[in-house]
Amino acid sequence: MPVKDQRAPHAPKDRLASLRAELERRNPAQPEFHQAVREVLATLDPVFAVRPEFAEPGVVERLVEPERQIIFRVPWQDDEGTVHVNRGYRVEFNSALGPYKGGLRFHPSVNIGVVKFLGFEQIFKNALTGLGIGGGKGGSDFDPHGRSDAEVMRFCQSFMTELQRHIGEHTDVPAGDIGVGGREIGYLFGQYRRITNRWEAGVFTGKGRGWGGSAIRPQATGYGSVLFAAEMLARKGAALDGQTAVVSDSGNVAIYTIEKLQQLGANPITASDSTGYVVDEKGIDLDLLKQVKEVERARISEYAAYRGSSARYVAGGRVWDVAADVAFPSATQNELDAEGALALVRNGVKAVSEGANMPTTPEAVHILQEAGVAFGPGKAANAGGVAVSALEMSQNAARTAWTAERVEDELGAIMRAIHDVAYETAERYGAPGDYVTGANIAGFERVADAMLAQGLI
Ligand code: NDP
Ligand code: 2IT
Repeated sequence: MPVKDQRAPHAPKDRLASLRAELERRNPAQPEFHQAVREVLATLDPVFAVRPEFAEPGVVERLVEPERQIIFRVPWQDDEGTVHVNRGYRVEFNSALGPYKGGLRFHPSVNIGVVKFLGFEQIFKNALTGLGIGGGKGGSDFDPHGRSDAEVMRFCQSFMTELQRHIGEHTDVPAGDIGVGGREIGYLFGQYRRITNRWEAGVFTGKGRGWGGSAIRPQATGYGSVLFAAEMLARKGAALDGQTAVVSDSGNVAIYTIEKLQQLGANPITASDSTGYVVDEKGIDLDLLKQVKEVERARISEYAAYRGSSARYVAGGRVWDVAADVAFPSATQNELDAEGALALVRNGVKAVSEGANMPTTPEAVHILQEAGVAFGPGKAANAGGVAVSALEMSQNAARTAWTAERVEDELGAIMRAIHDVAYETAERYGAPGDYVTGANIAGFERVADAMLAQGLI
């Protein structure tokens, strides 16, 4: 949407509706990006009423347009010598608050619209941490499933051969996301170091503990999502101790969600992957889950095969049908739909905390909120991962390494602060208990303030 006439602002509501239509016209076939923008814009009216300068043409228009979008070819050879060509992406969305910061996703579903939705969410999430990081995201449609370590290494080296010219500790700092964990970050960082001839620890987060990584970074997203749920429950006079939990997925976020739930006395009874889920009446055996998913990189059905009679594998099913007090969608976008939300409500769920990015459809969010369920949106509830990434950058800049206790204390304080600012902002703007509105407005205010102060760039 070219910003045409700066002198004739219409009423913000009409203008936002036409801005949205224009955005969808100019960014066709990007439904996830449209959804993420729609969801934020739908909550901003109260702040426009109080801060009319934010509603002036040019603020939201700039916020929804990435500062830079990079798309590149990634050629690589498999173990048989066959050549494959994937597509790589980095969307540098907004740097008003700090260097672009956000993960890389390797999954066949990755396209420019998915990367833009993730980058857009990241702007607000990172603002909520209060830690001076801008928003960005990247990835590739490469599918690591079934690939050997050598193939993954060759892919990562080819990907970084191009990406290295765009990133830097003061410019753009990637990390992991779906399909990108410790193994991939090692290969990516190694290639960056080789090409640039720089030991620039702060260019990547999620590194190994022995070479610049922060304690607790692998745990941080899952731990943070549980801490956010605990804060929401505390406002309702409840606690996690003794509660039954459903967790979707069995990746990085899900595993450490389960670990923190168990530490706090809750009983997580499910885990899943894209093929189905397991329900374990005795509670998930975390060591077994880590062995199956992290060591063997096997399917979740293997968990039930090893575990014996307490666990049942349901092919193709979804965890939302399992009765529980609290729920943690931790896989991917739009995994929790209206049907799932209705099932959760029927079973009396009290809180839902989004470990994944945008896992709950707009209809499902509405159903949960109408039913009085405490709903923690991803840009607040899963911010623990990027927050500890920012702490990793601080440690790298100071050439030091903090203890796990110190990082975990900081993570706890940050999650409490994010909860409180979302809660209090929602109250201040007339939407008590609505963490979606609270998180969107609180994040928006910080970014928009910085953008206005820095002029028309
Ligand atoms: P992992 O790669 O560790 O795990 C990904 C899991 O998600 C796998 O079990 C995979 O199942 C499943 N999955 C991926 N894509 C799909 C899909 N399209 N449909 C169904 N299942 C899918 O990823 P993470 O745990 O890191 O990420 C999980 C979520 O958390 C994502 O939404 C991510 O954006 C978000 N997140 C991650 C952070 C982090 O620090 N890692 C921080 C904040 C949010 P399968 O193997 O069967 O494909
Ligand atoms: O979605 C996310 O916040 C992440 N994948 C983590 C980003 C980061 O830079 O640690």
